[in-house]
Amino acid sequence: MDKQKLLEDARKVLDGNDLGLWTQPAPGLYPHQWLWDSAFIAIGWRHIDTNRAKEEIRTLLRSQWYNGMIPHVNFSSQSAYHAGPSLWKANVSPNCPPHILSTGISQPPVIAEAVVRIGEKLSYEERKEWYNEVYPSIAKFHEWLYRNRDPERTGLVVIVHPWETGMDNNPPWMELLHNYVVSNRLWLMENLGLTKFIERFRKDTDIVPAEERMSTYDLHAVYEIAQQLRHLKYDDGKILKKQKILVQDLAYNSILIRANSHLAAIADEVKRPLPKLVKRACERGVGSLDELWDSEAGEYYSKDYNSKELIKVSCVGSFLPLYAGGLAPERTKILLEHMNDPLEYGTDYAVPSTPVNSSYFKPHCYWQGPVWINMNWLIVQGLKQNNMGKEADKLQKATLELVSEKGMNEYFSPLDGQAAGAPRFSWTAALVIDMLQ
Ligand code: 2M8
Repeated sequence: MDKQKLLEDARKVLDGNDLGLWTQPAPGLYPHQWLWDSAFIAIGWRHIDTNRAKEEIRTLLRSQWYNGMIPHVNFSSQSAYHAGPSLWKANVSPNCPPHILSTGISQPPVIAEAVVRIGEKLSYEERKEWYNEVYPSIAKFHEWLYRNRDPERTGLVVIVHPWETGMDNNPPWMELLHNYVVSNRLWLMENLGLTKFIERFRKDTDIVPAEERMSTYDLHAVYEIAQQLRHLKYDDGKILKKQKILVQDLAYNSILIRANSHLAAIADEVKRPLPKLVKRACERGVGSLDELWDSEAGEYYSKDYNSKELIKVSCVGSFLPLYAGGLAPERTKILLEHMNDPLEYGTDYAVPSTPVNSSYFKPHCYWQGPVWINMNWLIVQGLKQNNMGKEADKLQKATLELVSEKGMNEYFSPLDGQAAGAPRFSWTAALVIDMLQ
């Protein structure tokens, strides 16, 4: 592997997608600012220019709603996108500031991680200034999550839309989606055989082949859920009472638990109090995930908030408890067995987003099989903090080799490494830069 060339290629992708104050994930397909993309992207930018990295985060924080939510997409008005402002009409919510053009949902809270990583590159004084600047918004964001999305104080927040997970068509969510009739319109569309016809009007498949994207039925179900949330004016209280598809999502909560630790470290450095609810979440730490552990399967799962049942369908999110914090060594060992088992996640190119023995597995289809570089990065951090340094190094090296061989794409087949999705994908480039350092 030519590390110098890989670094230069990654740098070119970031430069090419840079729009000054923020970075688009991929030209054409994703022309706006996404929450977790920008956090990962800032983790790459910090090695090139810390001010640019800070700017990425500042732009994101400027899209914050009055109640503390940071939206999953911050729209730049001009660019066409398949799920743009007219789907969301976010200003039906009194919480959406009038100058903000955004969606009405959020995304995994990787921001505190990015803020701390940028902080590592600064002098003590600069870091304090940086932390003081961003702390109030991030604390407000985490507080919103616990106040509005965990009203029963279970320690696990509820996710209300598959796009909030960032892993759009991941199997546990699609399992729920297929078990409920999302709407009469969808039922008719499916049963009158209209799906094929409607497929022609998709914008995303003009850019990426249809078999690498979500199915038309699933995509329309996801649009319908967005419309239902809009009708409820993005009022979390009403959403948690009325919506059928609500999940205490494993990956989201794992990321949040790690982010809380970062937030606590920031608060400590700038001598500010943590919001009470976040403090409580910090005390619970990874222990909150215990009720998602299924000892029979030896696996963590997401939970259906309405039925209170675990959704016993596996996806790459199963490994994110490693990222959340220090797990009991027996659990780490069991998770690694799943990761290395050739019948599950032990593919030639690791780590697949869905295990090969799942009925959902499709090697090129989006979050239902392909390897994603952000997931590998999160798992590498998780392995490191669970004293699995050798395994972390191995996965990091394999990840860099994959991108070096196949390109800076959005995702890759776990069977033969074939590149798929958007080419010149920003978080692939940014995290490659980070792993190379
Ligand atoms: C994908 O999601 C968007 C909707 O948010 C889409 O398909 O249009 C996901 O991979 C998501 O995780 C990512 O943040 C976004 C932009 O890269 O694209």
